[in-house]
Formats: sequence, C-alpha cells, structure tokens
Amino acid sequence: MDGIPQDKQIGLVNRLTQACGGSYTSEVRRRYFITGPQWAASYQGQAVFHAPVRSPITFETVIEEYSKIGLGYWCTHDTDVIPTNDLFTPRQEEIVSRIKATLAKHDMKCSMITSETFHHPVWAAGPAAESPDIREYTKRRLTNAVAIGHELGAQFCVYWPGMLGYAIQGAIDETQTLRWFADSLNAACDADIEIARKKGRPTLKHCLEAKPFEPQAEILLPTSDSMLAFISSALVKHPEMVGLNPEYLHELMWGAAPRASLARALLSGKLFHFDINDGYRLKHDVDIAIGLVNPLDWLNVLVLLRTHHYNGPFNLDYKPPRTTSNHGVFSVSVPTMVDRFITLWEMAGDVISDPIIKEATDSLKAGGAGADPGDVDSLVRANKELLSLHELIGHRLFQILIGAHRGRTYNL
Ligand code: GLO
Ligand code: MG
Ligand code: MG
Repeated sequence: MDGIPQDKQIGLVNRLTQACGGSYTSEVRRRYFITGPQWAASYQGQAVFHAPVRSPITFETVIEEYSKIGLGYWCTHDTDVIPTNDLFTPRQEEIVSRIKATLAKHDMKCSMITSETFHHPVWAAGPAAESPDIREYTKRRLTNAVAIGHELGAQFCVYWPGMLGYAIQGAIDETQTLRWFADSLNAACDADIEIARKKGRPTLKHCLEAKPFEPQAEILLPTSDSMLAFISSALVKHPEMVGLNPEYLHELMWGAAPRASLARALLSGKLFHFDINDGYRLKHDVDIAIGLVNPLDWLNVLVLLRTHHYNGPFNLDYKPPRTTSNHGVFSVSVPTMVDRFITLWEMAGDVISDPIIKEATDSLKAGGAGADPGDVDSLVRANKELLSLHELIGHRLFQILIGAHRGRTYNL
C-alpha cells in the first residue's frame, strides 16, 4: 500500500470508524447516565516522560462535541476551566456564567465538580500540609468548588486526594495529616449544608476517590476500602453525606478484583459515583478507555451493578491515547468508548436473564440433595458434580461476550 496523503487521513479514519458499524444514535446514548469530564477530552497527552501531542481546546468545544456525540452530562475540575489565579475573583463568576450558557445551549447538565488539589505548586506537600495557611486555602478551594457545583446544578462533588501522602518517610505524622484532611472535607460539607439550605437544593453527594499510587510516592488512603474506614471513623463529621467514587483501574492497579471492591462499596451504601476506564494490573494509571483490555471483567462488573440497581453516574475518566489526534478524540475515542459501554451494559442484561446462567446459579444455591451437614464426606459427595457449573457459567459468560449464545461460530 502507498503512503496515505495527509489530506486523506481524516477521511480514512472516519470511513473505517463508520465501517465498524454498531454505533448507537446520540438519542440512545443520552438514555444512560454517562458523564464526560472536561479533562479527558482536553488532555493533550503530556506526562513526566511525554510532551503534549494535541492542541488545547476550550470548554465550549468539549461541551459542544460531547453533546453532539450524545452525552447528557459534563463535569470538571475547578481549574480545568478557571485559571487558579482567577478563582475567588469576578473572573470566576464570568467563567461560571459562560459555562452555564454553553451547557444550556447544548442541552447538557453539569453532573459533578471537583477541586484540583494535586497539580499546582501550592499542593507540593498535599492538601493537608503542615502549614495552617495552606490548609485554610484548601478549605477555601473545596468550599468554593461546592458553591460552583450548586451554581451549575451539579449533584456530585469528587475528591481525589492523590497528594495526601509523602515522598519522604517519617516527615509527616499520618494520623495528624488524616485529621487535617478530614477538617477540609468537613468544612466543605458544612458549607454545602448552608448553600443548599439557601438555594433550596439538596446537598451534594461528596465522593472520595482512591488511587493506590501516583502522584504522591506513598498514599495515606490508597484504596476504596481504606476510604470506607475513613468515612466511618469519628473524623468525618457528616458521614451520611460522604461516599465513594471508585475508579475501575485504580482498584485493578493495587491488584484488587474491581467487582469485589464495588461489592463492598454497595454493601456499605457508599457507591455514589463510578469512574470508568480500563488498564493493566499492578501498572501505572494508563486510563485506557473501557473494554479495550478487560471486556469480560467489565461485563461482570456491569452484571453486578445492574443486579444491585446502581443508578449513579458512569464517568468517562480516561485519557485518549497519545496516538489519537484532536480530530480522533471526538470522532473515534469518545463515541467508540461510549458505544462499548452501552453494549456491555445491555449484554449484562442478557447475562442476568440468560436461562442457562439462571438455572446453573439457582441449582448451585439449592445445593446437592441428600447430604448430612454433620458428615463432611457426604457434603463433598452431594455437591461434587454440581460444582462443575462454576466453569460452565464462565463459558456461558464468554459466549455472551462474543455472541456465541446467539449462534456465532466459525465455519470450519
Ligand atoms: C486520577 C484521577 C482523577 C480524578 C479526578 C476527579 O488518577 O482518576 O482523574 O478522577 O481528579 O477528582
Ligand atoms: Mg478518576
Ligand atoms: Mg485513573
């Protein structure tokens, strides 16, 4: 094949994306509670070892493009859209009203707001640093984000305290740092109660998001489970307002089974919000789009969430790969990821209603007949053949994933 001329490349990418078929209309996509972050679409591909590969884009473009694709919700960090030095100034109000107008113009809503507490030099020692002035600033930032959230009509507020930890061991007292972190969270909840009362709105759902490593060297709340313990400790003043925003890859990164982490959050009534993406176990935070690495695991995650009626947002917290262009972000990356999510979600419905899985599961729950709970050997005998159904269920899940349950085979 000859080299592809530059002016033919976008056409080629568009034609092959179309040729994949199986895409949903924007009306269908809007039926799901899928939320698009400002930072995902505007990510330029930079990292410690990587120069940016894409040009900057504005929130107006992101909101417009998300809306065209069929997302109903947008979310943002405070400083994705308001430069740090413009926060708390009249510039902030101007930008917030521009955001409101842009959302309304494109029939989108703001689902969530989060404070950036990891990037700016002020957070070099984290949001719960020793300096009382820095901690005062953290409180102002968090309460300001809550106020912006109410202004934009958001329901959720997310906290990813990625800098809550240390690089040099022994330099901080972990118990003290956690107390200070709780103080800021408590201030944000107190402010929320006050603003919500004045505005006649419900308070926001405050969602903690854990990541086991990065960007701090050692992290004080590295997993969703540690955050559950933190929420129910005496440090958190309004535990009923605080829950979790687990991220699929963050759980996988420490070696967990994401489905089991989510199950623990569900059992605690704390699964408020969910960041969706994909990646590899025990590696860094590659934030690949959903389903490209672990589609079978993802199917299982969605079966769990559908079974237990999770109705919070699915937030596309991923990073378009550095090989994807500005054009590719909105023509390939976002729509194909949304479509894989919808397909896996609907497939999870197939799993739940599949007669084979249902009969196998019911039979396992009934257990083998004729055993005596006081006689260990009889228990083993009674269940021996039945237990092969575990593997059969695994096979059936694979069949559903690849469409074999609808007769897909190879003609050999
Ligand atoms: C980084 C996190 C980050 C958070 C965001 C929301 O690894 O996933 O993207 O989700 O800051 O608070
Ligand atoms: Mg996240
Ligand atoms: Mg991540």
